[in-house]
Amino acid sequence: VAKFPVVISTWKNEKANTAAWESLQKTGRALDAVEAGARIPEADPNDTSVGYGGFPDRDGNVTLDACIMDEKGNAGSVTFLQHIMHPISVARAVMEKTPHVMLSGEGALQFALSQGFKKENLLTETARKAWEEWKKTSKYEPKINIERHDTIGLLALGNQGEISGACTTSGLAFKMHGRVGDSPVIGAAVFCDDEVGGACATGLGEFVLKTLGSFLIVELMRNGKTPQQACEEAIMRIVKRYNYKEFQIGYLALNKKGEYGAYAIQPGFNYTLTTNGVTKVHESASYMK
Ligand code: SD4
Repeated sequence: VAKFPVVISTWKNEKANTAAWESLQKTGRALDAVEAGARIPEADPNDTSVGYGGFPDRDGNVTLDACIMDEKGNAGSVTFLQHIMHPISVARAVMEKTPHVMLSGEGALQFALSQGFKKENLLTETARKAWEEWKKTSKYEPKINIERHDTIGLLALGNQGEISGACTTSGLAFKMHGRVGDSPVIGAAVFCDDEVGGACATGLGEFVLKTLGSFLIVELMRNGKTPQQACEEAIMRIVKRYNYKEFQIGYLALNKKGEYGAYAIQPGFNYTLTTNGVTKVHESASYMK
């Protein structure tokens, strides 16, 4: 159990958690914290799964997905967004400044530009080289690389104990042009309900979409499961129906008491937790050993 405020994020994301924690010291709001955290890997050229420096699709375009949800049930998201370094902040603007939840592609870009976001080239030399290398065989295998991925999902309890969540990604490396994953879908990659808590996801998004994992986890917690039990049950729904040995999914959950849980299909999923200003990376339990 962690007392609030609390920040938890997928993978090894100490810098993101630190930024989220600093934001909590300033405004105390969970929503500000998850946005501030998500912006760190978005701007990091060395993070090849998120924002600037993200690996492109199989035609060489960096296309981004992100979503954000607050304690009041407000939500915003962008899918298939190009040329904008901070999709999470565009998602927040969709939530706060439009009557809609999701904007996609060209429309999302036009909206971002109207809000003062800058159009940029997000394809780094490293990512372009990796794509050139991939093109030599261009074996289209839409599988998550089990060892290496970094999509960030974050959950935070603010100073008042309110819950918010966010997720941001460049999606699967070398995906089909136009492919949208789970990360911008409210209920799939992120869900929050201030009566219960929140959940977020990473991994091969198609299976998070097919099982609506984050919504499922929050509903399981509503019905009495601990965050850990809820994450395990959501993973079992995938294990029972799909060829789970082929891919990775990891879930995080945080309830209103500050209890958290983490579970994945494969070993190797880790998460970053910040409580009392102390940030630490933990290994998640997993179904396969
Ligand atoms: C996706 N869920 O686009 C993302 C990928 C991911 O770490 O989580 N990578 O399917």
